Amino acid sequence: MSDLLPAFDSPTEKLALRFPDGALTYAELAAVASNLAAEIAGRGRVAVWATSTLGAAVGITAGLLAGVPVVPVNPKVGERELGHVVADSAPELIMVQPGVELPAALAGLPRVDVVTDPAGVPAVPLPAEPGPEAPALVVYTSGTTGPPKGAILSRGAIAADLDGLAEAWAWTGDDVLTHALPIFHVHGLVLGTVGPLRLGGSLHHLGGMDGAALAAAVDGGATLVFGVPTHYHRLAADFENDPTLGTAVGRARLLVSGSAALTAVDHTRIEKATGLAVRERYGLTETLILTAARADSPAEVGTVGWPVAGTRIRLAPLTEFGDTSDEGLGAVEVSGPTLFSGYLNLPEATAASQTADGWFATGDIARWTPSGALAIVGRKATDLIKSGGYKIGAGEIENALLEHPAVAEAAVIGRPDEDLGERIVAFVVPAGEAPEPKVLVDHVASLIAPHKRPREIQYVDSLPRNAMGKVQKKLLPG
Ligand code: MLC
Ligand code: AMP
Repeated sequence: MSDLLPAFDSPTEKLALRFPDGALTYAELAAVASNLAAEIAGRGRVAVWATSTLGAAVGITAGLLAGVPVVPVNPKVGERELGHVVADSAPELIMVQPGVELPAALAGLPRVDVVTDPAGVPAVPLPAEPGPEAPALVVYTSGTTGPPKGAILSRGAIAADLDGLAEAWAWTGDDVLTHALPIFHVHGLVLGTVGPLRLGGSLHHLGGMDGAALAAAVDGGATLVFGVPTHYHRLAADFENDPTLGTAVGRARLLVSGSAALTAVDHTRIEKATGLAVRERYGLTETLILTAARADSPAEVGTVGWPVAGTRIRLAPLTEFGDTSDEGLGAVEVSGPTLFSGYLNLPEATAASQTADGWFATGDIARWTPSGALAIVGRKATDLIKSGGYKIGAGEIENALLEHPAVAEAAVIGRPDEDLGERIVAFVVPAGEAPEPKVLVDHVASLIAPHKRPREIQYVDSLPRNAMGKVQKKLLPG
């Protein structure tokens, strides 16, 4: 029996995956993915061009069934970041939807076109499954400085995390999960794609999120909804414009939010429109999901729930912020079976992410509530921005801006934003005449990724610096 994907041992006619471009039952998915698995078995690592399509999900499934680590590639990533991901992860091939033209950085890789039509394709035996310590995925995530790091996620960590969440949410093979998350990050990939496949349930990927599409999915049988707070913020507006949509979505069993903090205002708006209290859960790419509000307990607004089974969480003193112990605040440190195996090619960064006794330091600041739930109150690093649920390092954007000839100096911060949680604001000292802001925005979008583009460029004569010459971001104008 497969340890990671037991539903593929004797696949049924039940729906496994539905994307805007097509759908497959377990039996059909087993057929197309097992053939692909046989083709890629034994490789070191393989990339998947991770569009929100059936083909990408089949490629990921094939990698997992083959026991070959998969590197999901954000299809909108810019040339600089793509070059880094390819050089760092050194995939032996890329799985891609037929007909897709790949950017130059991927053109040199052997290309495997993913067949999603199961007609006449018989399932073939699966390669032997590696142990739980074997890497399943390499997911790129931003730090405060430097290019994104590849977090190695083992098969066992993924299985442990999904089982913990299944218990917290009474999530079973009877659930139909729906969402519109990108499948190149942990939220849409591990929870949103591998989750239903591990449980033998169904995924209905919407492609894009809006109230009407979500209401139609729930009408069509979806029971469970995943989203980032930006999705819920936009859904709240859709439901207020057309209350029948909120009523329809209220027929779902559970709404779950994560990747960033859901505001109390949006929580209330969604509950008013749907009758459902959104459950929050909290985690990181490196740790997978650590805490979750439970389906069988009332939602405690402003908290991210209780540690999932097997996870240990402690709050360490925040010495660098003065004595905060009387407020109960501490730095979140974790250990348990869901932690990553390290950053690819970066032993020093891996070591630096841990405490002396081997716990992972998340960089988040939190307190416990009387019920034992965790409330996230902030982050230690001002140079990490969460925008739309994406983690973005200020340094990546500053470096990209500095590559433009019209930029002499740059400092990037996140400002509070109702829709995105935080929006990226860039303060730029121009070298000569300042270009139209859009020129710099497009420059960043094409070099690294569109979601990393500044939403606002502010030109300044100089940046506030301390005696050491370090930019004082706290002094930047609001
Ligand atoms: C805009 N676009 C541009 C552009 N400006 N493209 C090129 N150049 C420019 N200058 C395009 C984009 O490519 C995109 O295309 C569209 O415009 C809108 O892009 P956007 O600005 O990113 O969309 P936005 O509306 O801001 O996005 C909101 C969002 C998105 C919620 C849909 O932020 C999102 O998907 N967030 C999910 C992030 C996530 O999964 N995080 C999980 C990390 S794991 P197109 O074609 O798309 O329309 C983690 C652990 C955990 O955190 O706990 O889960
Ligand atoms: P990432 O590196 O993209 O996986 O982002 C992980 C970070 O997202 C965490 O360190 C938190 O800062 C943030 N995060 C995830 N879920 C939540 C949540 N429910 N509430 C607040 N912050 C969250």
